[in-house]
This record gives sequence, C-alpha cells and structure tokens, in this order.
Amino acid sequence: MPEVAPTPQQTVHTFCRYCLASCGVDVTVEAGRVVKISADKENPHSWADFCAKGRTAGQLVDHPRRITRPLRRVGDTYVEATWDEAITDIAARMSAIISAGGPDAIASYTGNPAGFSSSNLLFMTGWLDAIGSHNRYYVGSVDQNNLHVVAEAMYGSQLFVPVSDVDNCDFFLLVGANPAVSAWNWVESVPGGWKRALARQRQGAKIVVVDPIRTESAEKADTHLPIRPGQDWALLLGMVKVIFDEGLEHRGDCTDLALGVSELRSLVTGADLDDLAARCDLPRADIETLARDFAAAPGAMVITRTGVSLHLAGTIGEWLGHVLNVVTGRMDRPGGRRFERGYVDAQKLAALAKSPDHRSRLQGRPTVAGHHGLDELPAEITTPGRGQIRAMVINAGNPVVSGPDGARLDAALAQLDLLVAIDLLQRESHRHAHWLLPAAHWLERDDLLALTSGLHDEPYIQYGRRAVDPPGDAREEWRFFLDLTLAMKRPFLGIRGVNGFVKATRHLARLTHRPSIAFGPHWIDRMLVAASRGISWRAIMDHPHGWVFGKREFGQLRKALRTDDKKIHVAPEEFVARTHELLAEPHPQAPAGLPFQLANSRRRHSMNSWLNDIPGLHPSGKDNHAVINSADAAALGIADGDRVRVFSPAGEVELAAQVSDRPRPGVVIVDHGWGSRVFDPRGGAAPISFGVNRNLLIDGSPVDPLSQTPALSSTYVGVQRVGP
Ligand SMILES: Nc1nc2c(c(=O)[nH]1)N[C@H]1C(S)=C(S)[C@@H](COP(=O)(O)OP(=O)(O)OC[C@H]3O[C@@H](n4cnc5c(=O)[nH]c(N)nc54)[C@H](O)[C@@H]3O)O[C@H]1N2
Ligand SMILES: Nc1nc2c(c(=O)[nH]1)N[C@H]1C(S)=C(S)[C@@H](COP(=O)(O)OP(=O)(O)OC[C@H]3O[C@@H](n4cnc5c(=O)[nH]c(N)nc54)[C@H](O)[C@@H]3O)O[C@H]1N2
Ligand code: SF4
Ligand SMILES: [Mo]
Repeated sequence: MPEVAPTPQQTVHTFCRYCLASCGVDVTVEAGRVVKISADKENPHSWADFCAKGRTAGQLVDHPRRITRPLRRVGDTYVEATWDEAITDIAARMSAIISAGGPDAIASYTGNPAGFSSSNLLFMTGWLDAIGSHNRYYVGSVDQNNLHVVAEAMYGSQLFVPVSDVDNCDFFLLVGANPAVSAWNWVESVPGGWKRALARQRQGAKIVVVDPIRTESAEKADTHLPIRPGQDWALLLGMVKVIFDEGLEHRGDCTDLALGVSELRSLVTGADLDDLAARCDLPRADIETLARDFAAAPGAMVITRTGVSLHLAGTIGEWLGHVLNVVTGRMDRPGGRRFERGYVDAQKLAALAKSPDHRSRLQGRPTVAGHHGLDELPAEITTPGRGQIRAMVINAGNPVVSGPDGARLDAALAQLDLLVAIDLLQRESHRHAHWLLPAAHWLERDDLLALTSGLHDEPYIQYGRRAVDPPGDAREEWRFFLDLTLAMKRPFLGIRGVNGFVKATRHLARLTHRPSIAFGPHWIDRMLVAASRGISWRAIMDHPHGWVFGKREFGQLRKALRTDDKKIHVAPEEFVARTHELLAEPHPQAPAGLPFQLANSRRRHSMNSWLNDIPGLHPSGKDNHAVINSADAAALGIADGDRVRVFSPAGEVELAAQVSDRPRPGVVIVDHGWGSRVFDPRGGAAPISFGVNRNLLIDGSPVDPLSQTPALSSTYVGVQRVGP
C-alpha cells in the first residue's frame, strides 16, 4: 500500500478574543482547518484563565450554520449574493432613506465582541461619521456605561480605568462580581486574577464577596454578604460614613489627591447608618466591621462589576466604590488600583475624537459614551416623524436576548425598511434581517488591541495572529464599513479627501500586486505603534507568545489624570444630587403580586447569548432554570424539578425550578443569555435553541438616569408552580 503523506501541522501562537482575559493560545492548524486549541503556556502574561470556550472556538469557525456568503432575504428565505451586490443594494437603500428622513434614519447597534477586534469599531465609526447619524446604540447600557460616566466625572476621561494590583492586596472587597466564573475582567484584565487572589488569601489576605447569591467566588471568600439586589450604593455609602465618622480616612490623599472631600463629608453626615443598613438588608454591625477592616488593611481594593451596574442606582454604586478606594489611600499604591499606561495613550486619542452631543428625538436624553440607551431604540423605530429610524445595522450583537424587553425590540425590528446583520450566525436579533453578512471569527483575523493596552494589569503587548482564513466570502467588518462608505459617496470619518486616498492606495495595490498597500487596519496598527512609547513593530513580531515589556509602575496616576486640576473629583455634583434622591426614596419593597427579584449568573461555559449551542459546552445540561431559595420554594409548594412560570408586567417564561440555598430569600436566579435561536438561513431547518430568554421579563424603562441602564438584575417578578 502506498503511504499517504501526513498533512503537516502548524501551530499558531495567538490569543483568544472571546473575553478581555485574552488568554494566550496555541492553535494547531492542519490543511487550513483548526484541529486543536490549547493554552499557550509560554505566554508570559495571559494564559491562566484559558477555558472550554477558547478550547472549542474552532467549532464556531466550522459551525454548520455559519453564514459564509452575503445572504439576501427573498420572501421567507435567503439567497446567496456577492459582496458587490450586497453593498450596491444596501448603499442605494440607505441613501434613499437618508434623502427621505435625514441621516438619523440610519441606526447602528454594536455588541460586545466588536470590542475585541482592533478594526471593527474604528471603521464602523468611520462609516457612521461619514453619513452623520446620531442614532448609535451599543451594549454599554446593558453593561459598563456606569463605569464610563464615573470615570469621566472623577478622572476626566471616560476611558480612565484603574487596574487591580492583585498580588499585593491584603483585602479584596468584591462587589457584584463573580471572578471565579467570569475571570477577572470588566474593562480591565487581570489574567488568572481569581487564582492570584486565592494565592494571596493563602498568605493571609481577606476576601469579602458582596452578592445576593452564594456564588462560586462567595464559596471561597472569608465573608459573604448576601445583599439585597440593587442596593450596593447604600452599603458603600454606609462604609464611607463609618470611615469619615471614625476618622479612618487617608489624610494625605484626602487633602492632596482628592477634590470634594468636604462635600462628601456633608453627604454622609446627613445619612443615617441604620437607614442604609435597612435599605441593603445587611446588619449595621457588618457594615461597620467591613469599613474598619477595609480601612485598616495595608493593601486593599474595592472592585465593582456588572452586579453593581445593571441596576437603577448602578452609577452611584460604581462611584462609591471608587470613592472608598480614593479616601482610604488605595489609588496608585501597592495592593490597590494602579494606572497602567499601556503603550498607546487611548484617552488622548479619545479626547481628539470626541463625539458631538446629541439628544434623542423622543425622550430628549443625552448620549452616554457616544451612544443612546438601548431601551430607547424600539420607540425610535416605531414612532413616525423626521429622524425616525428606518434602517439599521446590527454589528456583533444580540440585543433582543441580551437587552431588556426583547419582545418589544423584536417587534420594532420587524418594521424596519432595511435591517442588516453582520455576524457569524443568524441569531434571535437577526430574525428580520434583509441582509445577513458573513463576518470573520477572531481565529481568522489579525488584531492588535492597542487602544485597550492600558487595561492589562502589566505592560503587555501581543499581536493576535490569524490562524486560518475565513470560509467562503466571510470578511472582516472593517472592509464592509469602508466599502459601504465609498459606495454611499460619503467622506469616511466625515473627513474630506479620505475616500480619494483610500481609492488611490487600492489602485496602487492592484498595479503593484501588493494587496497590503491598500488602506486597511494594518495602516492604523502601524501608526499607533509608531506613536507608542518606545515599542517597535519588529519587537512585537519578535514576541509571538506575547511580550511583557516593562514592570508594573506606580506613580503614574497623577500625571495621567485628565481633570484640569489633576485631582480626583470625589463628589461630582450630579452624583451627590442623585444620592440625595435615592436617600429620599422609600425603602425597597416588592409590588403586590411580584414578591421576588430576578437575579442571574454567568457560567464558565457561556458567553452572554452566543456559545450555548456549541457541542461540548455545558456537559451537565444545556438549559437554564429558575433557582429559588428553599424557604421560598417550600412556601410556594415548589419542589426541585417542578415546572414554574416566572412573570412580570413585561412578559413571562416557563421553565424548571431548582431549589437551592444559593440565592438569598426573595431572589430567583434565571441565567441570562439562554433562549436565543440559531437559525438555518440557507437550509431552512428548524432553529436550534436551549433554555429561555429571561430578559423578556425586563421592562426597558425605568433606567438609571446617569448611565441609562435598566434593572436587568433587580426587576420584581412573580413565580408560580405550573406542574411537576
Ligand atoms: N440579565 C442580564 N443581561 C445581560 C447581562 C447580565 O449579566 N444579565 N450581561 C450584559 C453584558 S455584560 C453584555 S456584554 C451583553 C452582551 O450583549 P450583546 O453584545 O448585544 O450580545 P451577545 O450575546 O454578546 O452577542 C454577540 C453577537 O456577536 C456575534 N459575534 C461573535 N464574534 C463576532 C465577530 O467577531 N464579529 C461579528 N460581526 N459578530 C460576532 C455572536 O455570534 C453574537 O450573535 O449582555 C448583557 N445582558
Ligand atoms: N464565563 C463567562 N465569562 C465572562 C462572560 C460570560 O458571559 N461568561 N462575560 C464577560 C463579560 S461581557 C463581562 S461584562 C464580565 C462580567 O463579569 P462579572 O461582573 O464578574 O459577571 P458575573 O459573573 O455575572 O457576576 C456578577 C455578580 O453580581 C451579582 N449581583 C447581581 N445583582 C447584584 C447586586 O445588586 N449587588 C451585588 N453586590 N451583586 C449583584 C450576581 O449574582 C453575580 O454573581 O464577564 C466576562 N466573562
Ligand atoms: S473565553 Fe476563556 S479562553 Fe477565551 S479569553 Fe476568555 S477566559 Fe480566556
Ligand atoms: Mo459585558
């Protein structure tokens, strides 16, 4: 028998771009296909969180339902088209819509994965600036908007993010975070952060977890405080009060670094500790002990995450977390929160690109971080008038499942004249799309995440190499946005002359047979590196496993502050005013018939709404449940495994109950991200879906007035037994 020559295998060192943990990975490629992904243990910075999602990334690349060519809707089915056909049609229809209704008739929604591409957001913004639309929506109002609002007010830039110095910390106060599962990342990245925190704990550090659920992180903590959902602000304000009342503050930082300490003092003087304790439903003595222990620890930090942000007082909770760090002297000190310069000054660049202020057409609300609140989108689509949204691009997002009141948004999307989705698969939010455009997966993309380099907890750089080519006609988003801009004959980035330049480089590339000459993201990567602090392109390429290019520095914070007076503003007027409002509100009380608050948790194998369908993930069952406290279940006659109906004024879902003592009484957990269908746009087979979409129960309004975030994690619901 003739011997078959084995296909050579090749290993590509790169990093996973599913979440900001950015784990270094080794991708084994054979005959142009991914055959294995493992942790790159030679990566000096970021492999320690490597998980099953990264390990199975090749299965999304090869997904049988992957969109690999532009698909155009014809009646109830989709037919394949070329990119030229797609762009010509979309450009013509958008131009007509702008002629009739103005540029704001075109809207965009950008989801979380767009943030892990170096080119997606940049080129999308280039297109939006070209057409001049203000109707921009993004995932921020269901994620981290509160952090941007706080960073702008306190540090002078919405991108100013202090990073955690985990390895020197003696006291971790983790509020609304479950790093054992989510990895230590939320607009900062501390690779292996949870394991490193546990290592500190073995050396004597204390970990306190504040969470209505006894989570995986709470299980390992020294103390778990099962707070009432949505009331972190009351706990944190109580701590600030104890610290000032008992003179535990860091005198130096309170006078030299912070501005507004006296306003803060008078705010807490007027607050009553028993009242605050009753609001967050924690014993007053626990708040006092926590404040004293926190202030006394040599190195300490508060971190606040999505458990704080997805509520109506999320901005105040976030702010008070930063306040605690500042007034106890944790900023820029070992064991606290540092400023990491990265290699590119993203704040400076962001300040140059400041987006114009805009008020929404119907509610007159301003933008947050350049975007309007997702809750406003349905009415902006369905309400007639100039500026009514008639066309929309959904870019790497699934807002019908990940955002509030999905049924209302879904109905609105159905009314658009043009819906374009650019994604890997057709999911719930893309159900009514007129065009489905095939995006490239990160394994098919080169990325240099220069603009988020200051979010790593040490000076770190890695060039994210592509491992394989995109299938069929799949393309990176930037190409679509640039081509669409040219086809619409609008100046890219809103700057005259750019289109001519782009065309000239493309022409030259054709003439010289050197495609890399054509303008694209690699131009920008090169420019950013050229303008960086002392990093050469060559040196980056010489470190395929990633490169820690310096030591963790302290003493950079003061210089980096973007406030005019180079001080941290600890008492911004609008935050103090909002706190007075909260203090004047009656204590939280469940409305009649809706006695529970709806919580959710993440799982190690899930990524928001979009990996649950991958085989091999969730070996113990692809489903979500209504997890109900044992005492509550007994009172309602609910046994483990019973079918229950969970309902609110916005909607209802039916699912199996799980009786548990993990949630505090009065809290029902239904994990988010489930119940999103994956369609088969070519074959027309039945959609794949697991679990139910619990965000159907969330009313989009009211929102936190400062961050425009709805109460995704504290909405009141009712629970009823349906049957065994
Ligand atoms: N109740 C509740 N709701 C929540 C949360 C919660 O904790 N509780 N968490 C919130 C948070 S933190 C977030 S970030 C949001 C997420 O909200 P979204 O970002 O709107 O939604 P995702 O579910 O992340 O969907 C991302 C989509 O991007 C696609 N995709 C993946 N990679 C790429 C790519 O490279 N290019 C393109 N074009 N598409 C890609 C996926 O297929 C998927 O369809 O959900 C929020 N919703
Ligand atoms: N495996 C996995 N990892 C992920 C993701 C994922 O989907 N899966 N998503 C990534 C993304 S986009 C993000 S933004 C990060 C998020 O990272 P985290 O914010 O750490 O996310 P969660 O694990 O949802 O933890 C939030 C915790 O807040 C608690 N909580 C809810 N309401 C309250 C409240 O009112 N007060 C307090 N104190 N706690 C509350 C919840 O019970 C939950 O345990 O994770 C990232 N990492
Ligand atoms: S999804 Fe998993 S492997 Fe990928 S970066 Fe996040 S933690 Fe790392
Ligand atoms: Mo997120």
